[in-house]
Amino acid sequence: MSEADLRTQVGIIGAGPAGLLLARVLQLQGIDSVVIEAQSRAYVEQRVRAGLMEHDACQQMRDAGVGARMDREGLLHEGIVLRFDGRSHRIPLTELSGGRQVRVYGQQEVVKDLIAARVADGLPLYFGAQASAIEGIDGARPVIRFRHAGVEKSIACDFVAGCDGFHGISRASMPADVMRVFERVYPFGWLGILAEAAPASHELVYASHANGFALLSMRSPTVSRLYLQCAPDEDVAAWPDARIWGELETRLADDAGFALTRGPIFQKGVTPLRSFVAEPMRHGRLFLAGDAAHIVPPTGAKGLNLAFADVHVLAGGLVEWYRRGSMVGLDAYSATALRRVWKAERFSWWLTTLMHRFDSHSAFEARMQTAELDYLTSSRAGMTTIAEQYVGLPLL
Ligand code: RFL
Ligand code: PHB
Repeated sequence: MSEADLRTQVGIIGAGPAGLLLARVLQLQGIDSVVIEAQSRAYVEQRVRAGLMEHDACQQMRDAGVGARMDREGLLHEGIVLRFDGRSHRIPLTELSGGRQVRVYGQQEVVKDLIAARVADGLPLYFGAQASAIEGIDGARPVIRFRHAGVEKSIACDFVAGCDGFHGISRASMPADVMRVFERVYPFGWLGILAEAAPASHELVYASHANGFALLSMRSPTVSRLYLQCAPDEDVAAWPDARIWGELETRLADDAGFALTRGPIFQKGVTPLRSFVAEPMRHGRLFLAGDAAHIVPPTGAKGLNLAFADVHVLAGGLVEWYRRGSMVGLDAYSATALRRVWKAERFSWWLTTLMHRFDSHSAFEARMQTAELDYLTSSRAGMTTIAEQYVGLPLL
């Protein structure tokens, strides 16, 4: 073995929420891993993405010993507001889900906490290390090839965890003839902003408006996170700050005189919306987790939470293997994870379809959306079905 060669039990590609949480959970169970990440530490710690953590995802952070800052700084939420036809309807999430709560805590904060713990423990985590190939997944000794600081290196491992997101190499390393892909690309995207402005509502507001969907969220008592439905390839340059605030005010208005708080916008970006699932999530010794295997539109706030749920199942299977030499959990990984994935896909697709404006919709279909929203928000059963999925189905 040359100096460039590493040996570990689980080789983890990608230091997003999935790869970092997996490494941490395995460490606590005495299982070694090496994590490689293509980007720099600063880049992954600053990448603005998801913000809402389900009840059990928060517990996963605590169980991994990295929940203290989340519990201190994360904002606890017990309800959300659905707004349509200019009327606001609160869904009491906690009351309708047997006491479960969600927390607003930025994905980059989750990533920072997990990186800090790994660095503090002196465990291998390479930034600027891009995986180029995964070899031997059909055998017992797979190898990950990567480049770091100008040197070609490799990791020999027992298992490979492909946690490298939608554009990574792991999914592409599965044989094409064993994989089936399911996809829906929506005819719109979200324009998201971060602003130095106190959130105008204590709870998240999901608004359906004739001009399109809008969402009010937040990151802290002084920072608002707001989204507008837009074209999938919308040019951010066409959206000066005044236009964004004007459109948000129009779409978020209600009959109780809702007033948006404005402030300096310090981040703007467009995300196209997509539903995507690759089946199976495992081939031989390669296991996919998180966005590497599936994408949801952000309406249901499920992306990060689903990545965490995959890790729960995968870590359980790996622990069973290293403790008892049993492959039962690992053999069931794909089927077990996919049961939850499909339910989260369905919820995200459904909420997206219910709340957004579709140019292809007839006047009839637009009335159907309003009637469904009216039913859901006036029926305890309707509100309960939203609440139990929004706070997150229990982990398997
Ligand atoms: P990530 O976070 O994409 O992490 C994958 C990591 O793998 C690295 N990587 C490689 N490393 C080494 N070698 C290679 N060859 C590599 N190829 C890639 C990448 O640099 C990256 O660091 O996946 P993970 O861990 O599965 O986590 C999933 C979540 O990040 C994702 O589901 C959510 O952020 C989705 N998402 C949102 N979800 C929400 O619930 N609410 C949101 O508001 C929300 N906004 C978003 C989002 C996803 C976005 N993406 C993917 C473009 C906004 C954006 C812009
Ligand atoms: C966010 O705060 O970024 C956020 C919250 C809820 C969503 C999507 C995004 O459904």
